Amino acid sequence: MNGQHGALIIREPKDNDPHKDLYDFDHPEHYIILSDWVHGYAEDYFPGFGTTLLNGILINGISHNLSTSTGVVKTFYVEKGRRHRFRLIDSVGFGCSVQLRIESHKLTVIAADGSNVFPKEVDSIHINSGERFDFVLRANNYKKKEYWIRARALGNCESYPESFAVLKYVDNLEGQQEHIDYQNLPMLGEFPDDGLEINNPETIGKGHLKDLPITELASLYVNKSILEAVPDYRFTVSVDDIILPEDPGQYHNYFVRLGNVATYGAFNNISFAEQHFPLLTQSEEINQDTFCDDRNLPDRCHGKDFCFCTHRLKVRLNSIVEVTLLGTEEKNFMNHPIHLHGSHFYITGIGSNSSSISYERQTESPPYKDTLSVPGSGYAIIRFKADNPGFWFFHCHYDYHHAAGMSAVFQVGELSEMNKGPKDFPKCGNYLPDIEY
Ligand SMILES: [Cu+2]
Repeated sequence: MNGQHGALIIREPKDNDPHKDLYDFDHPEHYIILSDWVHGYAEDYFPGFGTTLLNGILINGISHNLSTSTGVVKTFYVEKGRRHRFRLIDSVGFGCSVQLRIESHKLTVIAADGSNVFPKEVDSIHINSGERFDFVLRANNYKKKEYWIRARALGNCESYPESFAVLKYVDNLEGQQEHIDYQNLPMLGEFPDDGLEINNPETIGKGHLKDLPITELASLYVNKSILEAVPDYRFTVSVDDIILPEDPGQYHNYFVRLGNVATYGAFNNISFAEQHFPLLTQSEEINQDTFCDDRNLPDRCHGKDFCFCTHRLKVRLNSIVEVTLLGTEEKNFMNHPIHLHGSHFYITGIGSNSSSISYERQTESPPYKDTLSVPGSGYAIIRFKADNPGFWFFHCHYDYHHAAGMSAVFQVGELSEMNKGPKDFPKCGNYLPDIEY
């Protein structure tokens, strides 16, 4: 997809890292960033145009030729016998998650979205848009010198070509830069797709003993006061794809998908309408009447199935907030990656059936993340302390979904409690001329 993305990695001094004894190298080259490859422009999906399909997944911006299975692939060099910290980032904006595995190697997950977890050894990682996992790879398999790294799009992209990179053993890591040109890449399913997998929302609750839900990744440190408190706010937020058979005759951001149906995104049947200026830096211009939530809908929306307005979830500064996210898809197939700005949250529950929510919570040491896959027809429960004043976007991380309104904004604290922008910070607004019609 057109647009820019990249890896921004912030390291802490190694002495501060509780996992420092688990790896020998944290090399700048050892990050894997996944992105989508679409032979067309993202804008073509918006009103008036038909749709195309995802053409493939790129690994660090590189892919072989998908139709001939030949070409240059990204090569990651590792030193024989040593342990390497890798940072995996999913920057895919299209609507599917990706499974990453490295042939004949275990991956020891040590962090999720930048938060340390108790090390968990797995065979593959299921990652969705916006998520990040750090893992340690031990280069101790001497049968070959080169191994395949495989990225496989899942969900509704499952039939698409797989992407490959190469893990290559060398004596010395320094100075290794070229990428390998291959004539024969593996065929679909050429190496086994078995073993333990972490974070696959499609298999939750289905008795797959080899699949670990994200709640099995235990945080190294937890804040018990957040986990044990009675929440000050409890929100239930349904994650909605709203499909209309044809152009509704009115301009709003919707996208066009297969079958030429118009699709809106929404939370609780409210499709997020953006203001014409940033809420934080131009807060004096906010007309409070433009905000809404499911109990305070504007008059024009009464009796309608869904509404366009600026969906706000307002909470007091330093309150404890719990959100139950409900998937509304027919199957656990489209697993929306929900991302919160400004704060991490604990994931205290997850399940495959949104009409049967288990109130048993993982409160011992749940993962502390800022993005999670809500199972398509399931649910997830998150909680956080709202101690960062401001307006924070809360949205599905699939590009088309949040652009089409699958989002809301958390207002943490009153305007008087928020930091303001710098004095001469540029301003913006709606500069369209008034049109009479
Ligand atoms: Cu989504």
